Amino acid sequence: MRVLIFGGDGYLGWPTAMALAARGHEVLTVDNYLRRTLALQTNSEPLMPTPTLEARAAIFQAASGFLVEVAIGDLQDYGFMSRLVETHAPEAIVHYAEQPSAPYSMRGYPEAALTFQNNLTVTFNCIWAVLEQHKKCHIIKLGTMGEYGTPNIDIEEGYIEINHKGRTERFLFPRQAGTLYHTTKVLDTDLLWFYVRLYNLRVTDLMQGPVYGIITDESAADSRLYPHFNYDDIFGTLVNRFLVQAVAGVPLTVYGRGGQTRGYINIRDTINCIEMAMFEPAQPGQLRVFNQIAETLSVNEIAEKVVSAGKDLGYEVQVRSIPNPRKEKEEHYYNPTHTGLRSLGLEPNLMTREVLAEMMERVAHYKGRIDTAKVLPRVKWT
Ligand code: USQ
Repeated sequence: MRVLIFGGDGYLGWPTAMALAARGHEVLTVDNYLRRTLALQTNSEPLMPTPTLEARAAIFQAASGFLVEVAIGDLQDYGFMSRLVETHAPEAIVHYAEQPSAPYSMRGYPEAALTFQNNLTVTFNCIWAVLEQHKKCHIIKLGTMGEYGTPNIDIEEGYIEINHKGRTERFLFPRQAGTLYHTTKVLDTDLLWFYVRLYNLRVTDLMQGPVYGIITDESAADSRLYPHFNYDDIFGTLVNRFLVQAVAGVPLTVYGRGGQTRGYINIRDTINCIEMAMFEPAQPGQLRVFNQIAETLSVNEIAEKVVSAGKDLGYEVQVRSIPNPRKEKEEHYYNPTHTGLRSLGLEPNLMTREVLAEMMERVAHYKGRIDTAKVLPRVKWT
């Protein structure tokens, strides 16, 4: 299939681009290096050196023969976006092109404004480019489980039927995000839902939980092809951070009581989910929602897993609760439905000791580059 990947330089965008190219798809990736720029500005550089998108595409092509086309530009520029969609005429757009860090969005006005403007404008432009240039194109949008928050009822897969005073209607599941970043994703969903209802667009919204992982099949042999692997408090996500902390001998930073539970997913599964969604597209007029997670775990459970995996490799990993810089429930009910992607064929990779130990071994090669000053939280919600 012909695929456009918006945000092709990111943690998920680059491995997706390689995997889809290696599986025979025609891939054009687009990025404006926003994430790299923000990481530099906030002293949040990734653990492993990451060559530019153009350089990585050249390295990948030389090693594998597969082509990942690259376009550098800002998708907030509608003319640029529209021309890309017109000339490439993609069957699917994978839209990752958002400021992805919750802590960054909570730093202050400039960061909140950038997140708000970038995320909403790119989604809006994507909708209009598809409407005007190629209406049949299937938009696959990365949403987040954080849109739902942590309600005291089961989380359905996108929609809930509500019976009210004897009458019934099906609505998007209620959303109550805990950060500005997650709120932009809620707003994205509403924009998409509006245009789907009005103009019969075909959209899949993937509610993804925090992702972990370093390698995918295409990058295993060459570290220059690894994705951005962050361990700082701003761009690093929980599991990746804990593994680096374990290797560096820093006690694992459990925020508050550690009962915060989320749905986690391995980076390999993210890519498989994207391809499955591509092969079985949403129908015209359908906003299809999948809860893209493999398993639910609390922060404390993950800390225990990292301690065990560390033991296997000879690390004595300590765990320490620190004051929670975020405003979130630390003990709560959490039971999301996630059967949609399994029904399309997903066989999830789980967070086993072996998987964590293998990641830790790769991290250990870069032990000398770990800057422990980046570990403790620098951004507070209040
Ligand atoms: N946490 C700790 N210690 C740490 C870091 C995080 O206890 O050192 C806790 C957080 O307080 C939170 C949980 O771990 O309760 C997950 O935090 P995270 O930083 O891994 O994930 P989050 O900020 O929610 O955002 C990440 C991605 C975002 C994606 C989201 C999925 O950065 O792009 O949308 O995961 S979800 O969380 O399901 O909304």
